[in-house]
Amino acid sequence: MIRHSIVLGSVLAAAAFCATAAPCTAAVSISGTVKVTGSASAADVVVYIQQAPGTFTPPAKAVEMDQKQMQFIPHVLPVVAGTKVAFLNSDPTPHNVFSPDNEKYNLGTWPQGQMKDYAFAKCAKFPCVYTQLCRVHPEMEGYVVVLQNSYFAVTDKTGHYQIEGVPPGSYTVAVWHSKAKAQPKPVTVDAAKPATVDFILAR
Ligand SMILES: [Cu+2]
Repeated sequence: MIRHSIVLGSVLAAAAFCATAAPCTAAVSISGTVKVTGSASAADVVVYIQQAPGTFTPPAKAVEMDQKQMQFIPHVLPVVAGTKVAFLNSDPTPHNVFSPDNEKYNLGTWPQGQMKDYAFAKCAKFPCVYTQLCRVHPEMEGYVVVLQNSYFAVTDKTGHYQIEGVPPGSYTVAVWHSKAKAQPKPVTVDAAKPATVDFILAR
């Protein structure tokens, strides 16, 4: 009887592993279109699954946020907790990297061609939004959005997004935008059947 439950336990563990590990053949996409009321652009909206079961490993390589032509590129960068972001300076002028949010950081100021890493590993309640600023150029602004899991996407100019590789299950899909909001929406993802979730954000 004891031996039987150990075997059953390992079968359940294998099933749980398949549900959270990629690639899993049953995984499908969640996609849709986002509109931002009163805004010409529907770009830079983060669409993400609020909470997914399992643990998520950050990418082995740092994800880049560049400072180019006096802008943070990408303007909005969603990352899974623990991700290292490499802040690069591609401009001929020195740029600074600091954030007044959450645990706060100031990585200093450095010239063209150099970069510094910061690991976003201190988020206590997701999402953790870090406004990314430069003390040298007050007009520069970007955002790093730290999330619990890897199922996220950013909208393009037309407001389209696509989250890849989502295992079947029931989730809540949420959106983040620097100036507009919308309520999260429930979605059930069935194996081999892509899901669609649209949002309209208001200021
Ligand atoms: Cu700057």
